[in-house]
Amino acid sequence: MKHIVSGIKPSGDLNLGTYLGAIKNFVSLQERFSEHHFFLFIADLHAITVAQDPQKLRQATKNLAALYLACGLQEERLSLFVQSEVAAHTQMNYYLQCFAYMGELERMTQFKDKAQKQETGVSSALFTYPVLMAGDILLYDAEYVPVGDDQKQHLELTRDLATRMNNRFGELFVVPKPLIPKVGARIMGLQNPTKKMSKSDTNVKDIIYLLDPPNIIEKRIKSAVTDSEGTVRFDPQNKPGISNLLTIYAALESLSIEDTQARFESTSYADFKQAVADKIIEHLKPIQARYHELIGSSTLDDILNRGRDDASKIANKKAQTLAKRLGLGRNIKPSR
Ligand code: ATP
Ligand code: LTN
Repeated sequence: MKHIVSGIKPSGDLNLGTYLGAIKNFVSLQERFSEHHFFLFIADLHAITVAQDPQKLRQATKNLAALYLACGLQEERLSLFVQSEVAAHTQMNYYLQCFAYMGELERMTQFKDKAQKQETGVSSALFTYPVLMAGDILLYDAEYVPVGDDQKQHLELTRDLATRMNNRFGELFVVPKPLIPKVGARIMGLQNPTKKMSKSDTNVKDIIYLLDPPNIIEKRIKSAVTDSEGTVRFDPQNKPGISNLLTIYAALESLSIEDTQARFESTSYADFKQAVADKIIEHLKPIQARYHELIGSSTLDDILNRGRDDASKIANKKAQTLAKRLGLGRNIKPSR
């Protein structure tokens, strides 16, 4: 069976950016790729590349798992798991680090951005983060990896590493392809529409969290930055605020930007903002209800246990195959 793999860091509460750039896409891809099995995980090993409060991290891991499910993924074709519970991810990270070059990691723009923001020093794991990510993908022979626009460069590195290893050690890995949504791949901050809406951002006015109540959603959208032109038109260069709101509406409704623009061409900014807020509230209502059902139930742990076991079987086998090709250890039959 073919595989699709992706992960999200439990680095803070989930926001509309992660939802539209990643999770909503997973849900529609499950319908589009009906033959594929999905391995989706909570990337807690990635989260600790920058400082985290352990208690908050554990809570965010649980919350993220519940939200993934609440967004409507079909459980029969999904293995949902916590990355650190599948030890092969850590193992693979080390093996692949031996083949990734400093030069290629130094080019990663996410590293440069994140390194600048660290106040208490930059961990070496932040630098090698893309290698851990490559391992996450290659362990499962993923054919496709749905991600937002900011992960493109990491996917390119993954493809390079897979090709390099295949050339050197014989066919080992499927070379994965990114799947980046046409609309919603980069949702911007509401107050700073030239900056990505990000989980680890501290300015809450930039963000809509998936669990925000309707009054907060309405308040945030109404105070979103716009411009003085007064026409609802898509022009990210000159009208980043309005263009971001158009993108949010289009992505929620699965419409093209052109059709969305046509719908609001002669609408005032105030009415347009109201329509965007109403759409977000309507869309999030069933997700929030399902989340609250799941978060306190034992179903969630059952699903995560099953996901961990499914993932471990495949991932352990792949890590053992690689270890063998690398000449590590003794040449004994791999244990099951
Ligand atoms: P952090 O701020 O801690 O780096 P993040 O908000 O960037 O986190 P991730 O866990 O790194 O979120 O991202 C999970 C997925 O969501 C990735 O595929 C990423 O590309 C996508 N994503 C994150 N933010 C956005 C956004 N603003 N617009 C579209 N997609 C996004
Ligand atoms: N690095 C990604 C999260 C992530 C991921 C992955 C996505 C970790 N491992 C594997 C796809 C496949 C991020 O920062 N958004």
